[in-house]
Amino acid sequence: MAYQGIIDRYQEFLPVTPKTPVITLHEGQTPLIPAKNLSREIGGDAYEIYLKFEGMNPTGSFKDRGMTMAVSKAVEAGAKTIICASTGNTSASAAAYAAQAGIQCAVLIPSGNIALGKLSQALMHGANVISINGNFDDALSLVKETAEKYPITLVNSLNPDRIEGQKTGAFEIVDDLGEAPDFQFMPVGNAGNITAYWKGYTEYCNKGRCINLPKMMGFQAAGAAPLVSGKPIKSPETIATAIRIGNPASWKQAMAAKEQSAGVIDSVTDEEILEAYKLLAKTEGVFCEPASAAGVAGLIKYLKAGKMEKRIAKLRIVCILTGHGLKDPERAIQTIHKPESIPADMASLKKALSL
Ligand code: AN7
Repeated sequence: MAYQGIIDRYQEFLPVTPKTPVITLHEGQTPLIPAKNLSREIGGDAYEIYLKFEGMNPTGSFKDRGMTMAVSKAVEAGAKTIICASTGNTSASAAAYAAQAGIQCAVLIPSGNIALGKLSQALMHGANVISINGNFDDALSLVKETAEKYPITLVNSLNPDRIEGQKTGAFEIVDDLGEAPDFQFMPVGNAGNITAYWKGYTEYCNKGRCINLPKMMGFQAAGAAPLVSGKPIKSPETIATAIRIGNPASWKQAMAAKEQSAGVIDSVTDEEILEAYKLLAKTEGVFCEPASAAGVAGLIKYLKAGKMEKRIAKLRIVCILTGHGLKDPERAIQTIHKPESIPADMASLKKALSL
């Protein structure tokens, strides 16, 4: 049988029964790419570095793993409408899976602060897109209240089914490497994904599929780093709009993952994020969105500071690249300068090619 998505592949680890209607776009099974060029570039030769490219999911982000579960369970429970707040990727994914399920979807997004690709996805999939004059945290409290008062299912990562689906990212990494990595670097926004990965690794180890547990290394953008400062941030700011979040819903779970794994939750500046974003694209041919590069920016920062332990056998590092670069082409063009047009003749072309 051809690949059928994460619920089919990992059903024994997920809260599904043979009666659960599986709403899938065949998400998951994303590539784990060895990053030799990047490694050389950032002084990481003492390690084996891999990129888990979650941008290769059907809607271009890791949210699809959680959404196939959340929407399948919502449909099983008879839901006719789902709702979410989003910095963009959750809304794109919710809208797509709702379309596949034939149910309604409403999404609340912070006005002016979501990448165009994500907005176009939510609109094309027929969601009721509501842009609010507020940030993600304002949108999240509104949708929470709505889901409490009306028969509408919340599909943000407060919904435990989202976490269940997203933990399959950890399963795939263990299945590909034959063991869990020594470190996992990743971006942290609302903190659902770090919660999900940690749950995935611990459950897989408990079931005998791995022995090692990775150190969870989560990175927030410096202007939106409540988990680092220890208090919610009223007006978070970062160019990485996907993680422009001031009061993460899975705060406690993220800190628990950090503590239990002897990992860290730290921050990286927008400059460091953009540097990693460009380096990934240029050295590896892997185009992720800016927020996705926060984990790699963290790795570069820790290598530079000499904070990474070394062993004789190479330690293994996996960086989760959460979303695709094509989500936000405007940012890419702003980061690198746009090419000037030349006359359409051979002489001009020879000059442009330095021939
Ligand atoms: C590319 O879409 O919160 O720490 O509303 O889009 O699990 O929140 C997106 C988050 C990282 C952070 N990378 O993950 C949303 C939303 C990308 C993201 C994160 C997001 P969490």
